[in-house]
Amino acid sequence: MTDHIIDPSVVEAENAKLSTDLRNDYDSLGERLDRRGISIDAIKNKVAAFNIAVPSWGVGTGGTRFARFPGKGEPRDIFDKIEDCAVISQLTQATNTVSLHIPWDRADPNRLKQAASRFGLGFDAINSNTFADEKGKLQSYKYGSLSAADAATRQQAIEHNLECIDIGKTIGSKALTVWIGDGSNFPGQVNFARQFEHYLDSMKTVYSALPDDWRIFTEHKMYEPAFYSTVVQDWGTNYLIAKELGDKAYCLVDLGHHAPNVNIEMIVSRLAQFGKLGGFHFNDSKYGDDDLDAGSIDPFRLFLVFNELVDVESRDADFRPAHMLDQSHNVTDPIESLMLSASDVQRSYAQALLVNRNELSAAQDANDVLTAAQHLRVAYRTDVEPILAMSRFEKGGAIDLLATYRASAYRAQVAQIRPEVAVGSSGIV
Ligand code: AOS
Ligand code: ZN
Ligand code: ZN
Ligand code: ZN
Repeated sequence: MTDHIIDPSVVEAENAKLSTDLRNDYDSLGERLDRRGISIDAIKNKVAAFNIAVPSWGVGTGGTRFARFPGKGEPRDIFDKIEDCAVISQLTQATNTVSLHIPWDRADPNRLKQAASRFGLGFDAINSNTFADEKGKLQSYKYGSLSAADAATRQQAIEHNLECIDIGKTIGSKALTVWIGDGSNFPGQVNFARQFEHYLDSMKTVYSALPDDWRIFTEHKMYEPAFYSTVVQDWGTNYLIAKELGDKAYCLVDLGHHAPNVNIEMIVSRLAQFGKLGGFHFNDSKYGDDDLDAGSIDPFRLFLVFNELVDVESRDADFRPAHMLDQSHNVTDPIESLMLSASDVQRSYAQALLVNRNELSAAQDANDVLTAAQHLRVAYRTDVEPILAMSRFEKGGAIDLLATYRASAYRAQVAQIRPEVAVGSSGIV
């Protein structure tokens, strides 16, 4: 039996207000899709099977390097975070896994497992952290971690990743995600080749400790916290890493980690074509690594990424990239943001499923440029909300995510038992 945090009667009462309209909207969209030769139920079933992991750090209020404004009822520890993730999962029915970050979420792995399974949750990739120092550790990562010039520092970073694998084994993760902040701030500060060599050597040791059924994901990022050069700064470097390490190594694409205007969907295609696309950190951005809500700034780009993914999926049934949100919520209730983001990721997937791939191919081969472009635009302009809502409704989730969450008064309830975090305190996650 799965425990529900939100009283199911609240969900039912909210859904009851909307279910007749939803049925009508779904049937009417079904008719229109039918004319395009698309079965709405087939799309809905794919959407229903789609899962996206929630990052444990996403349910806390984020911050900037200037300040953090804590919200009410913020999670005190990983067990509170798991409860917040359970709310997101219950209402969206699309996020049944949580991605942990060590050391932030360090706790007895068996207790973690129990806490999650109570709500029907599992664990996605486990994330190591060698971009911040941990109390009690001898070496500092100020000048780098896995790529540091100092051998003892590299060793400590390797051991941290090995510990993450061990924790992950107990809680049922099947992947390790490694993102490092290593780089340099001044020309001449480091020797690029030697630094990358160190990184690769360290990663080879971590890779050799991976269980057979695990994957390792490396995440590239152009800049920040290093501002002159970054060790894993672009998808080409990331591809080299995955190639050097071996078959269990894949590249992770975080949508915010590219130069402005970079064609991310083409990077997705390249990595997939050569079997090295591991998964995503979804978010949105206007300028850099903004970590804004997925689909909130450029939903067309998100759609184009999914257009590539569905293209691969249509040729390779075993294609299973890991989907995760990686966002920072500074001005919203993180639960609300994460629910809407999960739904926006699903929306892009549903829209991409509407593209008639055979006709698109034919138009491409005939150099019929506008017909090809129209195939994408028609799919993107289709309002698939009734498909998403019906999928949630049938699985016991909420037709209207925000209204149901607000009707539950969850935030006010937890605010009574979770003490307010002092203003100005750090704890940026
Ligand atoms: C950092 O910019 C990356 O996006 C990482 O995924 C990082 O581990 C995550 O944002 C948690 O801080
Ligand atoms: Zn300034
Ligand atoms: Zn990320
Ligand atoms: Zn990032």
